[in-house]
Amino acid sequence: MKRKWWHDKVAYQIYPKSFLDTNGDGIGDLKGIISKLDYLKELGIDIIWLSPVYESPFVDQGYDISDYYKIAEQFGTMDDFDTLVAEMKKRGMHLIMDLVVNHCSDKHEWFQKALADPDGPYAGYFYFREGKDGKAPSNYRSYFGGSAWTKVPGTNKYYLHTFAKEQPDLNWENPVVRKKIYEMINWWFEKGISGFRIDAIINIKKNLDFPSFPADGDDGLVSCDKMLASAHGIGTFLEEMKHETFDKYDAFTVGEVFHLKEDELREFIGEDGHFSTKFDFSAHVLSYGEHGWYDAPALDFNRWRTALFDTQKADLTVGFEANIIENHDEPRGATHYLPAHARNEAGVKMLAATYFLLRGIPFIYQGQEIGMTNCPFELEDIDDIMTLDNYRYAVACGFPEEKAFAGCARESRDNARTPMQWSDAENAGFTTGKPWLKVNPNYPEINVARQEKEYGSVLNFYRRLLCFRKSEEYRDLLTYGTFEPMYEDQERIFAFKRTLGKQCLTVICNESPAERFLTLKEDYEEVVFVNLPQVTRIGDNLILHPYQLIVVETTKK
Ligand code: TEU
Ligand code: CA
Repeated sequence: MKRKWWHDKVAYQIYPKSFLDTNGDGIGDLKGIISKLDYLKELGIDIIWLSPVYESPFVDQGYDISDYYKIAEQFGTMDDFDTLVAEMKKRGMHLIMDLVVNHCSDKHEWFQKALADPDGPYAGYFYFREGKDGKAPSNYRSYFGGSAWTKVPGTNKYYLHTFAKEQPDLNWENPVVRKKIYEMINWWFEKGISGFRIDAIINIKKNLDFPSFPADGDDGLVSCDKMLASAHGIGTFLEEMKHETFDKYDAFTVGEVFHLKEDELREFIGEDGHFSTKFDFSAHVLSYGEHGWYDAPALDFNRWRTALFDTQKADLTVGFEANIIENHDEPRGATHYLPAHARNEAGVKMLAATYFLLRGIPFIYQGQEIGMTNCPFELEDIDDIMTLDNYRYAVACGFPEEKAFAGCARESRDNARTPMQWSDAENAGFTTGKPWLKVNPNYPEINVARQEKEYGSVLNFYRRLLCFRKSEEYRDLLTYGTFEPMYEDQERIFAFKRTLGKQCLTVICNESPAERFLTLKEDYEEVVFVNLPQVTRIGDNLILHPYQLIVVETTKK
């Protein structure tokens, strides 16, 4: 495998609105990020993925862009951005931006011009289609609820939006649109960034017949996923984009890719794939409910383990996946992936190690490194468009309000978006003003300042974990080593082996609340990494304490 500069890197996602506010308006900003670069460097971060900072009406928190060439004034100025890039360069860090080009904001100049002249050239930047029998062209439900078609005022035409109506989908079939997108991408590269995380990218290829499908809900609509699944030929767009942009800059690109067909893996993340890597969402999708978030199933250990292991096995000869525990669209991993009995410091550390010693590029989401948890919300605390939609849908389906809300709150994207907990000062040290979103009330216990001081804190564990991953001794093994599941017959034991040449590490985690006795299948050299100080070994047997993680150097028996 050709070695690439990003293979052995560790990335960190910043959700700028909630990271750190420096001017008291309750909204995080670029200056806040700049002031924490040393903190991130010390944590062991090489790459920062910045969620959107472009000009936006913030209907979907910046994923609705009204000007791709401007920084949202809430976040600062283009000068601040340039300073950020320069300060990161100084520290040997790389910045990747969020590329949101499936759709733009309805306030974008292109869409405004399309509305003003629905038969003119700008309408061709979007999907404008005639209605049928006084109704929308087809029966798609958008991801944020309701029809994916909204009427163009004063006409019988509708425009397509797979997300909110304020996020019209861009017409990738139009070569002018593609050219403008590539120009914009290259403009950002010229500013010194190293790549992109690429939003909702599977959505760019539509089935241009826009057929209706049998409804999958009481609303008579069907998820727009159904139409997207019937579209073919996305690879042509992705190869063109890569050729016109990423290739020229040796970029690192991460696709937000859901629903990949099995035979497409190599095409997407193989050596000459469309992207450097893509996120592994196999664990996340386990909690998709049949009707939305309110009937999301509880996490099942065996299904979770199998999902992650299957990805690892499929990737081995193909490429690298980006491993995440959580992101800005998901509940907090410390709550979501751990059973109630393991929601403690040892459990959080164990969870981190299960992911970060896998093969792939680790991504940490802000606050994960201190074990931030889901937040107790009331309905009026919720800001997120998707949570509110799931709630309304659940109520419309006849679920009692309280139960519907409890289900949606558990899965809510706002869990990840509460302000970063820096200290036990008011508002967790995030702002001196009124925070734009509720601060998790557990900030006096869970915060950076406190964990800096405690040797055994989650934060210091993350630092040690990243040091271990990047140590001279194990870096190559943990980057390029093969993956092999271990002890799969053991309930609630998450274990795997990484091997490179003669070197072998076995990672063993005990997810159960009870002590476990494990007879090692390999010759045991030494324990090289742990989350609990005490390791009990009797001959070839290990006694695993609840939530214990042990990494042993082993040799084949
Ligand atoms: O998320 C995309 C998203 O919501 C997926 O779950 C979707 O189901 C998938 O694209 C289907 O193929 C991204 C962002 O991460 C999110 O914050 C935005 O709200 C969304 O795109 C719209 O930009
Ligand atoms: Ca601010």
